[in-house]
Amino acid sequence: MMNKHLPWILRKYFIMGSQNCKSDPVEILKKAAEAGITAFQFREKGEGSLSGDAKLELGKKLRDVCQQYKIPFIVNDDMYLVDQLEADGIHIGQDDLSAKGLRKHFPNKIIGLSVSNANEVAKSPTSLVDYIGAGPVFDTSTKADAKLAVGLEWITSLRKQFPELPIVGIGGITSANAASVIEAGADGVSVISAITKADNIKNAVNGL
Ligand code: 3NM
Repeated sequence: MMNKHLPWILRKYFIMGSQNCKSDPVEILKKAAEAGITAFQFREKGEGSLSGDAKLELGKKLRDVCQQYKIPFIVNDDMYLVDQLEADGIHIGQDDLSAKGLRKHFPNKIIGLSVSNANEVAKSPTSLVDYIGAGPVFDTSTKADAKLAVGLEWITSLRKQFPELPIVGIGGITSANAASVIEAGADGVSVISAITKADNIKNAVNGL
């Protein structure tokens, strides 16, 4: 799959669910959109997250913000929600849905896949996905079951291995280290807490 806009779409990729937010997620997304994020992933997952109708309702509101700002809206690991919300894409982890089945079901949607080490890359259907999320690049406390930090060198080696595949770094990325991730070879950075925990969302997004 090739989407010529993807490297740009991944540049400032904000990920969030209500469990990451101390105030209204819709207002946080609006501020981030206003400040210039280039994509959004609805990741309602882990301790304190919503499910069922509450998840769907929040997803609708967040999708509407993305439509208003013309930002791609991607759903984490939930095919039902992708259909319900007419999302632009889906992001999956190693233990989630199979990329083959997903590509069949969503021939024209963006499909992203997380990879955390060379072993996972070797067994991943990289030719079926539109981008890979590589991480955690740095230590993160946002994801309870995050794997070992892979470091910038791994981003560089992935770029060498896949010269054409859009790559986004994830995990512990902030305005203090985002440039190093891009310099290492990533097309973009994905962040949760750098935005959800920022005192000033505009500055946080500008710094990415
Ligand atoms: N996935 P923060 S790390 C959702 O390594 C997620 O695949 C990761 O949060 C992976 O930007 C992570 O606050 C959490 O560090 C990223």
